[in-house]
Amino acid sequence: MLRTSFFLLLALALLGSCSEPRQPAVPMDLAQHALIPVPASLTATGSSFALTARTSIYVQAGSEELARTGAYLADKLRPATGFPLQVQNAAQAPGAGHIYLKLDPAAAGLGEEGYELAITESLVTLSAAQPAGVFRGVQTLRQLLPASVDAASPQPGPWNLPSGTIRDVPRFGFRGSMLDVARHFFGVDDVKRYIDLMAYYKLNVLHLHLSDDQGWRIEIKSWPNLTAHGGKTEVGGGEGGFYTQEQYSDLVRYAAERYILIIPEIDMPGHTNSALASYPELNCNGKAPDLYTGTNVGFSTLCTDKEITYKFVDDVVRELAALTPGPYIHLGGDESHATKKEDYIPFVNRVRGIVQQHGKTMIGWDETAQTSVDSTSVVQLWASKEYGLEAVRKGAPLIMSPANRVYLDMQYDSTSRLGLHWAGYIEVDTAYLWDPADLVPGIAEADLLGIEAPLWSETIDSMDDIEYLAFPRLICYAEIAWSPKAGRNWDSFKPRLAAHGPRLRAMEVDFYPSARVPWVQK
Ligand code: TNX
Repeated sequence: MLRTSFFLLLALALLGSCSEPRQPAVPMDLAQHALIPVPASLTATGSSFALTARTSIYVQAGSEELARTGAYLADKLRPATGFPLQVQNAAQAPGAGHIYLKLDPAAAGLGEEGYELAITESLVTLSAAQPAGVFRGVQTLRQLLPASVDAASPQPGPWNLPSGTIRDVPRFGFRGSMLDVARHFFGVDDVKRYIDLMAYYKLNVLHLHLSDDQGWRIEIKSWPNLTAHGGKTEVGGGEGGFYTQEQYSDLVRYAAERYILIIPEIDMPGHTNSALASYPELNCNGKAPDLYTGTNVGFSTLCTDKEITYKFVDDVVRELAALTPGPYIHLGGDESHATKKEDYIPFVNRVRGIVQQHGKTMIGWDETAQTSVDSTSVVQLWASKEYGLEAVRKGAPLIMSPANRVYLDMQYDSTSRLGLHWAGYIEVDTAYLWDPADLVPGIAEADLLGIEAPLWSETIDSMDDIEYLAFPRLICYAEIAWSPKAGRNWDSFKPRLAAHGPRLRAMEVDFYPSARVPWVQK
């Protein structure tokens, strides 16, 4: 008897939790919502889904990656909502009131990163062909909730999601940013915060500029003095720093969990004073120069006709390749004004071979287009259209980083408290109003891997400084890289960016409040 009533009660309780009436849905218009990047397609149905204290996040059983993304979503929503948001395994679609993350490998046309987000009054279903797509869709889901959801402490709600369906795929598979951790060093926590902010806008590549004249920032076990000596200072004479191999691996893992690829760069043969100061044998005259804390460029070079130089490059690339699961190693090659052209070209050709021997694809700045590049290496355009065209003629894919459009270290205007202006001033509308496939006649969409926005750090040395220069411009680049070219325009973007002001404030991002954007205040 006791047993029967126990099971009866249990059955009633289960029934109750599934069919308990939900509050009446409020009308909402998905099409009016400020999503960045704007999705490829969207259908609004005029109603809403209420996220409540009873909502769980169900993840299709059997995928560790989905379970991790489910936990990530719960972690992002818990602080502001105060809801428990349990993550549960599901063999099938859950009952009313829940969020369901699932993989559908047959989902035609969603590719690596596309997703479909279907929101009804009773259920939120996020599906993708690959786990990365689910992660990108999770960012859309976050942005559909009120801005206060991104706050670190409990907020009042209510937490309604507008109903409808979003089917979204990226325009480019390479949507990047670069941090220069060499001119000024930034620690692991700063880089992780940058990765989190990139993820919110669906960026997927972080290029780390790990060495330059002013500092060497990655431990290389076979050449320990690179960091012991070469990592000791930075621009302005501060204390510098470097990542141990364990710290670097931690960053690679942290980024990979957000489906962001890390590309390490060791710049050469120029921009190498920190290495030359650490090992006299890398200098043609056998003498180590002093460490350098200024901001000049183009004065240093590895000794291209010494065999030890290639042993050095091979060791560095071998260790980096072993730590880096992604396909690319960036070997710089820019502004090598202290290297004769007849030395530069064979040097770059030889080091490209070293990268390939270690199973990786070499990326070089646009000057490397003068060397024997072909479809097996990548060129990054930053200054020269001619080198960009030369790369395309030789069949090398391009990353577009035109300095006068995407350099995050350019000042917004002449009054900006940080930044340089050698490539011009880049206000927020200038950052948005260009297209990578229209910039250079002769360079077409099919020639591009995608775009990358570099942040050089001569003038910045704190996370606040990073945020001030990167935001809101990085958001412009995220939309250019993800959203369809057709229909993309400033009049549509401006109010959406304005509506992200409260989101950036909730995340405590110290962004530049451009007067060209009618920022939403609350
Ligand atoms: C040019 S971009 C450089 C960097 C500087 C940057 C400053 C490139 C490949 N080289 O060394 O930091 O300008 O904006």
